[in-house]
Amino acid sequence: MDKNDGYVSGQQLSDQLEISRTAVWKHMKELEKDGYKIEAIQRKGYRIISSPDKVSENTVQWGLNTDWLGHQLYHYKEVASTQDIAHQLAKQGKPHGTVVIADEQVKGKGRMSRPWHSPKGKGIWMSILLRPDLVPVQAPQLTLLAATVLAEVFIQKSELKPQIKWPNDILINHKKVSGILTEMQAEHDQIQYVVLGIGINVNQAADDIQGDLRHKASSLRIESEEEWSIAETIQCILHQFEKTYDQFMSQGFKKVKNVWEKYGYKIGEQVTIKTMKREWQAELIGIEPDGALKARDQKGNEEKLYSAEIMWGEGGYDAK
Ligand code: BTX
Repeated sequence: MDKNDGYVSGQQLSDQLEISRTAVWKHMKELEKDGYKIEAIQRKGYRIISSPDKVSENTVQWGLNTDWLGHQLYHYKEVASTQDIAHQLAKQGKPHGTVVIADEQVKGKGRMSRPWHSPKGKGIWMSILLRPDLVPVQAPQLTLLAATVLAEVFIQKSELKPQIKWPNDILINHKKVSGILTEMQAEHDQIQYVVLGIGINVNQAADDIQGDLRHKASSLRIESEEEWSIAETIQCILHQFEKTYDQFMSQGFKKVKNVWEKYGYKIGEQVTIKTMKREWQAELIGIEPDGALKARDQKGNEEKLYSAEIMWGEGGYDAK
């Protein structure tokens, strides 16, 4: 929008958007219903005084500085899972970069059908539809990429020190604040689409986290001791995601790998690993382009791990 003391005339809007001035006025009324405070002054035009502190298609898309991500955006108050909706949209042919967000998920899901607790208005429950030109074995790279995006955004916006626990938990002070679920549809060795689900605990207070999550989960608010704007955090994630994704597509996985390893939990440290055949001490040394975790045993042998139980030192094995 052009700036004129912050006012934009109805005529300007009508010219730019190629709609009638009555239609401009109707849009303003819609925005007011959405919680925007708008000042309308004769001969000067309209000015937004304040945006609502809530998530809607408008609040996320307004000021969203992306080329292709989130231009089609669907916001719901309550859904079973944003993943399911994104799969439906993918099947309807919606484009690369379509985003689905919900205030609450009543059947949020984690990996291997585990539940993902997604309380109303407290977090970011979002699925991104991607149509990457990649082969299916590269799909885990997108999960690792998403984890680096979240770690970078949390650092940019706070003093927090996020870590990525292989393959994709984001921890702060050893507690999980975020998880990523990547689901893929592929045919003839080509990815048709990927639905990348991101769950982030944002504004839960300590009392909001209950049951067995109490000891292992946290939120950005608990860790940073301040409330976060959910809409603004979504915008930052979409912006950083697009930048990182475009870089990955043009330059390959190397940079993502380096950033991942910078945030990698216990990289360079000893853990106990248990596979079907044995239990052993190993040093975690990084990740492979195919998403495997790389570990070195005490004899110096390196091994790639795709699924293993790892004793992270939090009092129990964690099946992956
Ligand atoms: P995951 O399998 O790594 O983590 C699931 C496990 O994490 C659960 O078994 C539970 O122990 C724990 N957990 C459940 N809810 C939470 C929570 N809110 N915070 C911390 N820990 C929790 C991680 O799977 C992938 C999560 C993806 C969630 C997004 S939200 C948007 C999209 N829609 C959807 O249904 N899932 C994805």
